[in-house]
Amino acid sequence: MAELLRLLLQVSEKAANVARVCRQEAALFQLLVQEKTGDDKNKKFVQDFKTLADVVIQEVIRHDVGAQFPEMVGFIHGEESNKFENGLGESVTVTVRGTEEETAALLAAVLDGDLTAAALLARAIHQDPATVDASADGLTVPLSPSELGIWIDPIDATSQYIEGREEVLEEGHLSPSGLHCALVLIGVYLRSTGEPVMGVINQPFNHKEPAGGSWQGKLFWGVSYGDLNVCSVSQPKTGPEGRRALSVVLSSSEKQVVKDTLASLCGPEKLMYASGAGYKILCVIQGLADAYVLSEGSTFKWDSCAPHALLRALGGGVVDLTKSLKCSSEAKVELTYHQPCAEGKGADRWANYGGLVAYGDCSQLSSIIGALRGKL
Ligand code: 2IP
Ligand code: CA
Repeated sequence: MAELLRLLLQVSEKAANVARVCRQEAALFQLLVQEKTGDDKNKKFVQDFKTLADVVIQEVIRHDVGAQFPEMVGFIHGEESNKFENGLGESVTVTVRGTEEETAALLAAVLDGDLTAAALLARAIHQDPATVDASADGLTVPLSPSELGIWIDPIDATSQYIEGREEVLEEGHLSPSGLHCALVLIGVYLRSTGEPVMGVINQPFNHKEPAGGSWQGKLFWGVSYGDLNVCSVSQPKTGPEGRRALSVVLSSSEKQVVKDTLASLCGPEKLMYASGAGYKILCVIQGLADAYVLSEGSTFKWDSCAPHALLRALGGGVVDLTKSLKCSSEAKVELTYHQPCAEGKGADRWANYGGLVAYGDCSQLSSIIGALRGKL
């Protein structure tokens, strides 16, 4: 398990490098941002490029995990399909090949022959990341890769990634939108129960290096299985005066009745808004908010699996909101990751259909569920 965690940290860093390269290299950046100009075909091509960046990142992760743990092949799922159609209507399956040159040749076919862009992407894919967090070394978890499955969100909060607004993050403060909301999410779940047991969150755009001005990322990870709960983030400290008033982060598109109910529960100044499903759960992990409430089924297994594992390692979790509202006040219905929901079709089968509440503290979860009961 420590070996798997180490690999996921490493491959998430490779994925973060691809995400950074697409914004830093002029040839790729132009493809990422020039959507508003040009004719329809050009618009379609650029739209494709955004998806391609996602697909490439997902395939890097799938390739590297499958190569080291063949027993996991077939259980590595993600948001994107690797069947890709380029601007000329040709269908190409994007995979990572044995060498940088082979991968570049395949990507050139998707990129309508843009050799410069293809070579830059291929280089990032085949380059091993410099160093990764070694604090997970020595961890032993009694689970074998053949019992596990993986959910990948190659870039969560894609709109923030494309928009690219740069924010200077302030310690202890939630910053609602910007490049830092874009996250690479890799979650590991138990095939038998669907319980999330390991998560890696890579934030490719955490801060800019003062000297060279290049973006530096930040890694967060956690393992939660049985009695073993380890997380790279330390638990938010409770001050001498006890827990401060409850604060909740929401999507700006949340229903008015939820906003109003939670405003009465916490006080309007304790409601915050932020972009990205993964980023909002990360805010709870970091103690920047006590909970994230979402009443819609607009997130998916790949959005929540990784951060859910970190929250569990810290003593919290992520529950299904609709199911929790129907249960007795003490029951907790944690999200699981192994079964599709019957209601949806296609990708929607993997939606967190009943909405969710991500929380750090069980008594705060009870207050939130209690307040929302009968309102939705
Ligand atoms: C999205 C992204 C959005 C979020 C949505 C996710 O994933 O995180 O920001 O909406 O739920 O599915 P909101 O910001 O309103 O919470 P992606 O960017 O990968 O499509
Ligand atoms: Ca997402």
